[in-house]
Amino acid sequence: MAKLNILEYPHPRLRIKAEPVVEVDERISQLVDDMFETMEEAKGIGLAASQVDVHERVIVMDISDDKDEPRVYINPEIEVLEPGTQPYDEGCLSVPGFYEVVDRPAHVMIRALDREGNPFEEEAVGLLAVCIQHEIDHLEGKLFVDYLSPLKRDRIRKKLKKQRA
Ligand code: QAP
Ligand code: CO
Repeated sequence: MAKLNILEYPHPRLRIKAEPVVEVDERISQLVDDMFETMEEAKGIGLAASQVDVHERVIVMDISDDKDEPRVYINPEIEVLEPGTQPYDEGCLSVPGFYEVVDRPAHVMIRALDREGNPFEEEAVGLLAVCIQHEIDHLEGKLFVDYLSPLKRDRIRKKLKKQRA
């Protein structure tokens, strides 16, 4: 296992659109293990491969309180099941220290491959629905700060720059 480096906003490589995984093989299995280690160490609940500079459609997540419900989504797709949205105070390992409210569809169906490469479906509401949409956005090169006003986004960018200096 290896801990990977997490790219931080506004790193330009966070904007790369990830490619579908062609075969769920040993290399992907290793990537999933490394992503879990990286996420655990950083105290995250979700991590997309894009955040560790691997531009393939792989997401790991653990939204359980006891951190004992690891979830893996390869080539995930979502279908919105209801028109309503829910506001949620989102954070991101690539935007450390900042949380802002984002509105997203509240009820979705997730279709993906698991870590063995088998297709599965999962209906999602609440934090799971929020988190999968946040992570799929990463695979598209999109970040939660993109939903904020340009003023708020610029404040965050400048503060992060200062923190790192
Ligand atoms: C995405 O985010 C998410 O600022 C996952 O200092 C978050 O794991 C989706 C984290 C909330 C929906 C709701 C953030 C850790 C972790 C920080 C994360 C920080 C340390 C963020
Ligand atoms: Co994120």
